[in-house]
Amino acid sequence: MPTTHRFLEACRRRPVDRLPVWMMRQAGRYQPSYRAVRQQVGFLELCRSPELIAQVTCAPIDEFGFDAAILFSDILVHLPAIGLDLTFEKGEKGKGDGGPRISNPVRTRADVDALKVPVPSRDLKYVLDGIRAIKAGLAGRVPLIGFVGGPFTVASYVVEGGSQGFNRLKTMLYAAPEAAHALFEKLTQAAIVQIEEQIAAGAHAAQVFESWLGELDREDLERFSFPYLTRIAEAVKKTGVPSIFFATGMSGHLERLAGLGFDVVSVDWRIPIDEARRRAPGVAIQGNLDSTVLLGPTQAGVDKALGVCRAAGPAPGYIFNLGHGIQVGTPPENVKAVVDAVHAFRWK
Ligand code: 1CP
Repeated sequence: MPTTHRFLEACRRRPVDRLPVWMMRQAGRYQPSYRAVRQQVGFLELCRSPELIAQVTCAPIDEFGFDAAILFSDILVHLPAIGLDLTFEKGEKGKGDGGPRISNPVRTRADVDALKVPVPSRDLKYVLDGIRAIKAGLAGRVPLIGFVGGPFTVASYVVEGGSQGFNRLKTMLYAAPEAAHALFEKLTQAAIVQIEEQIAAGAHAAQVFESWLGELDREDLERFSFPYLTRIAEAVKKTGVPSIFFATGMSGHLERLAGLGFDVVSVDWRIPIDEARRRAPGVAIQGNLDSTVLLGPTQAGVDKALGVCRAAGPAPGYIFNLGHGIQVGTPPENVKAVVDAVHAFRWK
């Protein structure tokens, strides 16, 4: 694996031959090849098979020519190892993916204290074996991104018991702040050991998915999130691989996010990318095409994508991506057309 691949160079704000492009959720239900695998196995079963992990991770590289692969897994796979009973419901027909369910959610300080920190080499060996299998499948073509969920986003599932909003977790912040801090502390430790082990197993970069952090106001971000995120960024920095921070609804806090210690900040579509780059000159920026655009006419997606490339400007340190994950129902040919258009884009 050459250490000068354009994706890794852009993470480090170095010049590249062409813009690197990958898309969050690039492996998923919009792909016929993924749906074929899921007809055979359940979602968690897939996440626990190193061979299938490698197959679905590599498929979008083969099919679309993305510049980075992302480990196929989930931000919740470690929950059974920390003591929580996790299942994924079957998606409703036509409605997309099934959501996570936790039958013993965390509600009290005692529940938090009972949580364990996973030992990845024992509890998540399939993830680490999956990384090694992916690297064999990629054969050095593109770098591999490892990932973990951010403490707030993982806590939202752990406390609510699934994708059920944020009211219980946010109430805990005010009613039982010590319990909330103890929970974020445990989830931070769990995130750090997982990402360290993924990198040791061969991941070339690390992304923290803190998808729902935009729920918090600035005061609560400073108290309940940023100190923990800083520790995750520091842990990745020590390994020497680039770190990427992703959240949605956070453009009001961009300058602060840029100071947390991550190399790259991924922004959603709610902020123009030129504004993001101006406001955060000390980090690389990733994003930010609205994934909904990919559902529509191919040319509309291509035009919007090229608009994002132009707005991002010629300065090094930009990675093309979406503002959030690819949606179920996206025509694969739209994805291909956008990847090709970004690769053909030149500053001249
Ligand atoms: O096949 C299926 O039906 C399962 C659908 C699915 C997939 C494809 C889930 C269930 N997770 C995944 C893979 C996944 N999850 C990846 C793979 C790598 C990639 O190609 O990007 C990643 C990075 C995640 C991370 C993840 N899981 C996040 C953060 C990213 C985001 O989209 O905001 C979150 C919030 C989850 C929780 C989750 N996993 C799956 C579902 C349906 C959900 C709930 C989403 C919600 O609450 O709305």
